[in-house]
Amino acid sequence: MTVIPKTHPRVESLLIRERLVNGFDKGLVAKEGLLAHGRGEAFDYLIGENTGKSARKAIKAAAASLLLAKNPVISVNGNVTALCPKEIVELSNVTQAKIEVNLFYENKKRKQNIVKTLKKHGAKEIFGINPKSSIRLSGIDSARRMVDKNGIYSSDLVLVPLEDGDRTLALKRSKKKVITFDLNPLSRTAQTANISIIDNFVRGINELINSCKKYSSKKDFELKRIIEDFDNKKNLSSNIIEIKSNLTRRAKLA
Ligand code: PTJ
Repeated sequence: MTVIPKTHPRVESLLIRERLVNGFDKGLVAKEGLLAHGRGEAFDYLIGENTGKSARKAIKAAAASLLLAKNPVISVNGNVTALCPKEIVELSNVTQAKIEVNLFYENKKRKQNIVKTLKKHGAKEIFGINPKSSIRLSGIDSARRMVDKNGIYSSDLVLVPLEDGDRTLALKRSKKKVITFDLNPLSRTAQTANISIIDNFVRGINELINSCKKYSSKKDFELKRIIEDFDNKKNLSSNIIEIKSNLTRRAKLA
């Protein structure tokens, strides 16, 4: 039972933190995942804890890209499974994307727990757990180099929420389109991905699911136009300017 009163002014943020802590207790989240969440929380504060204009723009481009992709894959780690297992499965159903578990802090037991949790929420098949179809992705030294031959390795687009920069770069070098969720617009991942959604995964994934549903009746040329109108570098600048404006507004109020 949670000890956080519903009336607490920061109840939402504290409940999200609780999901991570519960995920850690259930063997889903790495110790380092708790620290990574703290870094995310700090950036969310600066962003203003809402989905800004630039994040919405990136989400639209991401939805169009997921729907146009021939073989999209959602790469999951401990943090995102603890935060939004139901939504990951829903996004996979809406976009026909495969789900692959790929961890930075490699741990067989944690992988199994992640698979079990996602299956409990309706996932049918999870890639990244069969050693027979495991293959090395060149250009990465971390455990993330091992991917599934039938999943990430043969994909044309990979959604990599809460990521490290090395794999994003390696995936791009392998000619894959990379979409990320990262609250830090300055991170190497955010700077390297094709589409960087600077938003809390917890909020942004619902927006992404809704956009995918909304766009599913659009024609290919309309989806292509949405993607062509999107420039990640420009959008990242807008994200940083949004943070600056938020801070200026707060400074004036202080
Ligand atoms: O489960 P594993 O072993 O794969 O490990 C996962 C973590 C997240 C521990 C691992 O990938 C890691 O160390 O990531 P980094 O390098 O700390 O990067 C995580 C990025 O995600 C940071 O830039 C954070 O600001 C950001 N972040 C944290 N929480 C959220 C977030 N971005 C979006 N939504 C969040 N809830």
